[in-house]
Amino acid sequence: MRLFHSPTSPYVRKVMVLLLETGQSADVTLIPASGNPVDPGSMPLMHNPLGKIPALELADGRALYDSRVICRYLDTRANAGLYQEGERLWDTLVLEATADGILDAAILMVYEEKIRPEDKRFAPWDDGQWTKIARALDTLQDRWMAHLESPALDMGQIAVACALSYLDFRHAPRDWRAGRETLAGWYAAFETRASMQATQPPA
Ligand SMILES: N[C@@H](CCC(=O)N[C@@H](CS)C(=O)NCC(=O)O)C(=O)O
Repeated sequence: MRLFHSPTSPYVRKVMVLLLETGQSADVTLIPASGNPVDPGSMPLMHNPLGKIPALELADGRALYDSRVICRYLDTRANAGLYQEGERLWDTLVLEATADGILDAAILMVYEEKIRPEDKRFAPWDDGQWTKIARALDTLQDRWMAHLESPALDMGQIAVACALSYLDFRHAPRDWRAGRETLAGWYAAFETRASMQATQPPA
């Protein structure tokens, strides 16, 4: 299989952490890709018409995207149980969707800052994205700690950890930990996993 990859993409990182946790890393060749909505650069347009990564090319040539589809596929392939059946499945999927939603807002803020010309920026739009993130972080701490602290590793936990790490990477001045010590404590323990250490974005 070939994974279209960037070391700074948190969605790619979800896949990379899963590959390490499930012992499948050697089955995947990484293909560097970069681009953005204004310039698709080397994005795998033939594999994902949306021009985004991750995209996973299977051995038979079919392509899978986005990160949630790829993670579900690789979990099934390894019979790894990162999406447990039963009632917990719905919680895992909502948790992963919450983490991805944090990332969607965080990345829009990055594009706003990096791509949009300064005289065309609209600060309330940026603040609105952070408000979404802040609400989601509060919900993680108020509603999801029992699931996050469960010893049974799942994709919801991995996705949340990748999202929190991305906030450190791109939005450190916003200090997501302030007032969220329980969530921060969980993340401090989770990020010591070998899979998280091995996939840190470059400094
Ligand atoms: N929902 C997608 C989001 C993927 C995504 O936005 N990836 C970013 C890289 S971090 C990207 O490819 N951006 C290029 C673009 O939006 O044109 C997923 O979960 O895979």
